[in-house]
Amino acid sequence: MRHTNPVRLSFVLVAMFAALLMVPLVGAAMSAPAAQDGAVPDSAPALAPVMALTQPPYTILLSNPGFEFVGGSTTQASSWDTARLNPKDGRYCMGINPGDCTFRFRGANATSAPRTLSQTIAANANWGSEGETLLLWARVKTQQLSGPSRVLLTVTYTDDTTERVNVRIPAGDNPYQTLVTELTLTKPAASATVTVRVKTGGTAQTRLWVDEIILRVE
Ligand SMILES: [Ca+2]
Repeated sequence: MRHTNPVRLSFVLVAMFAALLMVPLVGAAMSAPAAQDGAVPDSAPALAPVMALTQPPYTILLSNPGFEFVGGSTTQASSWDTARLNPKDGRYCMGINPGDCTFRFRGANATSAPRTLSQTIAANANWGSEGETLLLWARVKTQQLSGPSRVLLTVTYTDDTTERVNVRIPAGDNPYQTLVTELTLTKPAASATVTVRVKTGGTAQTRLWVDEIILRVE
């Protein structure tokens, strides 16, 4: 008569128990919705792949996404609108090489209303049809950031209804990381607005740098 090895039996039982544990874990992973509002880990590729995202066949929808072009003054960025900025907020260039310029927020908010940096684009032959997905990337770096600051993508449809997604900018001190979100058009679009909305208690040392705000359609 063949005897069951007790060690082998206990191994089988442990394996079966582990398999039972895995069922809900695997189920949860499979049923988890696609990430639409979250931060890509720091280890995610940053500059080079983002630049690749801007190459054909993709159409980049925003102008001056990297803040390399100056606007009406040295601290204004061409094509971008701002509201309620602090005196020292603005376009900021670390050097003279391509890519060196960013948009930097300095210090805490002066009021409870958010400071904003935004750009609105009208739908055109390149984008705006129902079913298209708009992908939004933004690189952000923070120093002593507190409060619910976000990057938002708002679409206004031709029937004047709107739809919005957002991704929160991590608080505290963080090196550059890429935030990602997306929105699939459920109707024909009239326009889209990308907004960096800064609400921070913060301190005089608070900083938020934003760069390479890429909006792409696919
Ligand atoms: Ca730049």
